Amino acid sequence: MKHYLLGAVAGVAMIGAASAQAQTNVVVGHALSVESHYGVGAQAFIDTLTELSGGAFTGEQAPASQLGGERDMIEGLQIGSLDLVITSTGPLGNFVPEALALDLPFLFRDYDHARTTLDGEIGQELLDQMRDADLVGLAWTENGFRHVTNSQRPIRTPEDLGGLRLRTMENRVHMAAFEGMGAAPTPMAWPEVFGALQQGVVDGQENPITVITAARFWEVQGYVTLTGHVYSPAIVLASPILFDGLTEEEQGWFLEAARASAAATRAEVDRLEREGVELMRANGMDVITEIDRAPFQELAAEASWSVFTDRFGTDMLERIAAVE
Ligand code: EAX
Repeated sequence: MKHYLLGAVAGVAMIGAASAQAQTNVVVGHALSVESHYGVGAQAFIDTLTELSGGAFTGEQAPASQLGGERDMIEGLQIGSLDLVITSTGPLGNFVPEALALDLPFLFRDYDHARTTLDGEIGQELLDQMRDADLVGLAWTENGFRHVTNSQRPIRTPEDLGGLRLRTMENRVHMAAFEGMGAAPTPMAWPEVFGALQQGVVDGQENPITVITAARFWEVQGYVTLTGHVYSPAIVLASPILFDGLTEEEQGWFLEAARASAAATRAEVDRLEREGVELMRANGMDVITEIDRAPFQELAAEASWSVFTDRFGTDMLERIAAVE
């Protein structure tokens, strides 16, 4: 009897140990707060993955650039020191040059055009290309249409941008676009931006309403103009070291969780597009909503589209323009 009981107890302990061993915790890194549109997306990823896997996978967020700037985090994925990252495409073009197409000013007509393109064959082609840079593109998610904020003056025409020291992402297309519009672009990693604005190292920056509100930029910026000059995608990336160690079924869970993450983030972007202007005004920002975008578009596109077309031609851009 005694041996039987001992055997049974050992068996239960082994099952317990086995299921405990089977549980894998993954970390999702991103640049913003857990309350931001990225944080909402990261939590949706974690909750969906945990549910689909029956608890075999759990997850936690590493928000607010705890794991470094977006370029650092992408490099962490490549060497396997990070599991998953939600990042804007800002630095991504340095790893997958063809992704620079998505950062071209005034390329996308509106959110529907951008989302339909990225959820279609063009988006999948670009996700597949992440492999060339030792990255796994799980899904396109979203940052939002970018607008200009600054501490100096209202911006109504490109001339108002003249000489403004404007922080841009580490992105050659954005730098060329703002140079073409007459500003003085300064590329800078996201974790340095708030301090640089506070100390007056730069006068302004450009980001979607989602980021302007998440970062509480009204504390250091008095003016915002809804230029909508660039649609800023974001992307859910996994390390190939993590992803290639999964079974096919597990990989399916990660892909479905990434799609759920994108849906949650886009819903949060839509909410902030509706409520964000009021929130910025309530916090003292002078928000200019109506401008003639044509002059901005002409100067920005003229100065920056060649950064992409000189290398890749216009085929993909024509395909994107044709997406209904
Ligand atoms: O991804 O660097 C930026 O301006 C990005 O929009 C921000 O990190 C959110």
